[in-house]
Amino acid sequence: MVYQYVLGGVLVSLLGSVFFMIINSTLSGKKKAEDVSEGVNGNEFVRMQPANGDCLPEIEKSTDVVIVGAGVAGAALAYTLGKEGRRVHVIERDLSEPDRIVGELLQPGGYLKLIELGLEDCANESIDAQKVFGYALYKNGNDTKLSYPLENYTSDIAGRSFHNGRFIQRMRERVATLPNVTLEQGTVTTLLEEKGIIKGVMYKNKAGEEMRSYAPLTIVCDGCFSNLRRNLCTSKVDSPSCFVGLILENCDLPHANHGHVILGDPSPILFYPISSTEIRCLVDVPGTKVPSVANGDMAKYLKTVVAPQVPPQLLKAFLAAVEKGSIRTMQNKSMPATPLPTPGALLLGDSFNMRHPLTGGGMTVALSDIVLLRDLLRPLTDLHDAHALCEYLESFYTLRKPVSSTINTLAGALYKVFCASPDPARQEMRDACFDYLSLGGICSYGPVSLLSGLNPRPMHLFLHFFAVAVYGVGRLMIPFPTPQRVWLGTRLILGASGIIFPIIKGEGVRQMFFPATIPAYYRAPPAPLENKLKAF
Ligand SMILES: Cc1cc2nc3c(=O)[nH]c(=O)nc-3n(C[C@H](O)[C@H](O)[C@H](O)COP(=O)(O)OP(=O)(O)OC[C@H]3O[C@@H](n4cnc5c(N)ncnc54)[C@H](O)[C@@H]3O)c2cc1C
Ligand SMILES: *[C@@H]1O[C@H](CO)[C@@H](O)[C@H](O)[C@H]1NC(C)=O
Ligand SMILES: *[C@@H]1O[C@H](CO)[C@@H](O)[C@H](O)[C@H]1NC(C)=O
Ligand SMILES: *[C@@H]1O[C@H](CO)[C@@H](O)[C@H](O)[C@H]1NC(C)=O
Ligand SMILES: *[C@@H]1O[C@H](CO)[C@@H](O)[C@H](O)[C@H]1NC(C)=O
Ligand SMILES: CC(=O)N[C@H]1CO[C@H](CO)[C@@H](O)[C@@H]1O
Repeated sequence: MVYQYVLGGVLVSLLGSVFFMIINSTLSGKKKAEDVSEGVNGNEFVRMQPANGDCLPEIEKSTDVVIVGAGVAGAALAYTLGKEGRRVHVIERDLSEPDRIVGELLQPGGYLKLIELGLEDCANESIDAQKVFGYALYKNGNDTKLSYPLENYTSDIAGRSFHNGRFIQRMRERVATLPNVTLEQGTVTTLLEEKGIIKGVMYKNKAGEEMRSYAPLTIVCDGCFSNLRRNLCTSKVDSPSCFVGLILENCDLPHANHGHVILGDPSPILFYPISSTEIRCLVDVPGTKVPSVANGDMAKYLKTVVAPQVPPQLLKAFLAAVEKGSIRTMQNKSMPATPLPTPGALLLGDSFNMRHPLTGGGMTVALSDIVLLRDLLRPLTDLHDAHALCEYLESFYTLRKPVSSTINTLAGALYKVFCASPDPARQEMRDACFDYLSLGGICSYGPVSLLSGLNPRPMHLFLHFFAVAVYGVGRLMIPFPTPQRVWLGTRLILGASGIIFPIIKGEGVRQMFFPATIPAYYRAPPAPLENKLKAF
């Protein structure tokens, strides 16, 4: 009897919080609109002298789009727009091959986008890329295998993992083959603005000279440490943890061609192949204090805290990698997309939107955004009407939501669920999640297809998340519900709500679940100037 009331109460509070979220997000939507006008007044663009205006159109005519940064997003975008016949000027700070621990696993959903862009050769055998068919999940020595649901695709479709720098370099090579794209080394310092419209960028070229590049559209893809984003979005960057990266050599993963996720204490550990001979290990270190690499604390931490949780097959190689000492760290950032639509400019990639890297979703979101943007820009021959273009492109922010919000929400929620916690309710949630995924059938391929970018449906994510919570509560009620277990179950549900609702709120409830109610969803491309003139 008692638990029926409790369950009823929980349900009511759940519905209540959903309602509250909707109201709240509608209100904050209004607030955002006010922020926009504030932002435009209070920015720090370099204003151009209108006196020089007469000579501008000449320069502007030679470029359609300026792209800042040729990382994953910038390079793929430059290739895509260049192939569409646009004249593109890409400015990248460093054209040599990057050596980083980020962006090494591309989900199958992202690989499908790469094919759509015609860039799949950049992640093939020639860079020793490895196919990835799914994940193996470890908890307390037990493991379960979660395969991507790929049976309805051709055999080539799978995830891909590789050295990020090699992948980027291949894409840059492809960009350089396009006649209408200029790829230049230079560091962009400021956006150039005139009457509230971004007209281009100021940059320092390789020789250190200050240069300007003008175009009707500037797309900023300067990555997670973006300096330029502050004028184009109301960013709230959150850094929940840090990843420590190592490379393991001369060993085989327990499950070949699979990502390995260890539900470790205090937080997850990842392994995946990045070439035929190397395995990337990423150790999540939560909180703000990371042990110092320089004074050896990090090595000690890895040997004493992490090593005992590493699967036995990998332990020797893991310890050897720690001994060898090339330990890299990278902050984990997350940032919901909160654009300030600005005429003449657009943000893309990590400068625009970030999520916890646990699920390796960043490149998939970026590539999916690029496909969408390409399709939106395709009908436009002329990009010069900045205000009309800006209004039209507002649809982008809603149309991208199914893919981006599914991947972003899952990354944030899984990270919280997978971290160890002294709270018994959180432990129950973690155990329930592991066991739910181990059930097989829809319980494993459902969540995996969300994670892999193959099923961009936020509602499915929401349902699976609460199915895990309900499964956890159900197990607590067996064989019979004691008051303690009912209380634990209630706290489990509340904890689960506390994880998912703030993330969903950050993404925007309406955009995520009811995109069709957003007016911008239906924006038609602006009519070409000639048509407008004809109408008179
Ligand atoms: C630890 C970690 C692991 C990750 N693992 C994965 C993963 O496995 N799978 C996945 O899909 N995603 C992963 N991600 C996310 C992924 O790395 C990013 O989503 C992706 O790299 C974003 O691409 P980008 O082009 O926006 O940024 P970047 O690839 O960082 O490119 C930005 C480019 O802009 C250039 N630049 C910066 N400022 C300027 C300037 N002022 N002027 C000119 N050029 C400039 C930089 O030199 C750089 O080349 C991970 C992230 C982290 C932090
Ligand atoms: C390059 O740009 C010119 C001028 O817009 C255009 O006519 C030409 O078709 C473009 N070339 C390619 C290969 O896209
Ligand atoms: C891989 O891509 C390169 C270009 O990057 C291409 O020359 C090569 O033929 C491709 N290899 C295979 C096996 O497809
Ligand atoms: C593995 O799982 C089984 C069944 O769920 C359980 O009985 C066993 O204790 C687990 N093994 C370990 C090492 O936790
Ligand atoms: C694959 O296709 C079959 C037949 O259309 C369908 O029944 C099945 O659900 C599909 N599998 C997945 C994982 O979508
Ligand atoms: C573990 C870690 O690197 N934490 C950092 C997360 O980001 C904040 C803000 O950038 C830093 O203060 C923390 O040190």
